[in-house]
Amino acid sequence: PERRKLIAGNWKMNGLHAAGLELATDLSKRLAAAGTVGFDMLVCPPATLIHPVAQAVAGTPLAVGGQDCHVKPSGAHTGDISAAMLVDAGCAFVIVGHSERRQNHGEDDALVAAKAAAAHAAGLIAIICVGETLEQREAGQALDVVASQVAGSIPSRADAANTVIAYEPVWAIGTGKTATSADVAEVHAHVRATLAGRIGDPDAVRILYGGSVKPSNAAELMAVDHVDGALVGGASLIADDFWGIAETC
Ligand code: G2H
Repeated sequence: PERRKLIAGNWKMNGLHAAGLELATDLSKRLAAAGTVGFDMLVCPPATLIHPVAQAVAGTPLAVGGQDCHVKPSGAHTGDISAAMLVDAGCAFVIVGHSERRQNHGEDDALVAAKAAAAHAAGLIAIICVGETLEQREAGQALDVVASQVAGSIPSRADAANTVIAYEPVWAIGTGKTATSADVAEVHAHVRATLAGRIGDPDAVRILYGGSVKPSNAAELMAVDHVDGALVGGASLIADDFWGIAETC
């Protein structure tokens, strides 16, 4: 099936009001000016900017997402944000299981699956992140680790309409190191095979690559089989760079 590319910006803990609004508005204007494009575009600002950004780009094709959500719809969970709150603030997507959450907040596959289920229940599309560490890659375990994360992090009732997978090798995140096209091709094909029987319409699920994607390497990465877009961190904070990545699609 035709899988429309998704170019997603993960702003992480970056962006104050003025700069975040300027960036999002700039992207939405470029989208409007470009007319028909071959990709969907998403920005995931920090929580404090979700609502103002969503209001600024409302009515344009630029989608807005959260970077994480809690498994519960509400309650005594200081500092957390629920999927329903993200929807209320203007989100259509949420990233779950980013390696920075897995590493810095002890999130495991079961919790990631529960977060994705909460996202689905609220009507959000969950971008479920997976990826091996350098140690695991060097031990020859990359494919097994990624397959096991995919299997463990997909909730029941997931399908191609409500779920996106993002493969982000941990050693390539924010390090300037990018996986080779051959590495990416091998892992993405393995993720696709792992989806069979675990998700509705597995061939239609979009699998993004993430990890130091920039305009200079995007064309090569986006041309790899089963690479259906990018999850971009650092380069998504610069409008020219993020747009340059999207233009390779
Ligand atoms: C990987 C990616 C975005 P960066 O974390 O999620 O970040 O492009 O900065 O490596």
